[in-house]
Amino acid sequence: MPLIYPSITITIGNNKALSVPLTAEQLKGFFEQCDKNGDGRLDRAELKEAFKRLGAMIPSWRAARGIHHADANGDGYIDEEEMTGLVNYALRLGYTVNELNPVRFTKI
Ligand SMILES: [Ca+2]
Ligand SMILES: [Ca+2]
Repeated sequence: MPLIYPSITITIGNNKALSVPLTAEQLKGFFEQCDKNGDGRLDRAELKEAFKRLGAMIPSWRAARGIHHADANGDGYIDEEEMTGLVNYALRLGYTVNELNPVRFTKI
């Protein structure tokens, strides 16, 4: 199975497309949206959903890695302060987004 990265599809003219990486700001905003129960931190289930929306192939594994990477105090949650670590982790994965429609993540 080939690696699949989520990506934008910006159409210029009829059929040209290009990928633009998500910025830290966009990723942070995105992760904040994924706090479904509004407790100000991301648990594993919320993180799994987040990576799923980003197009991760194995969201549960990605969530576990994300927590491993960013959960500085080891409580199993990504809180406000730890969000930066999570954003940096996601940035390194090269997630990209459709600039024309930032809330819709697509795969190529
Ligand atoms: Ca939460
Ligand atoms: Ca934590």
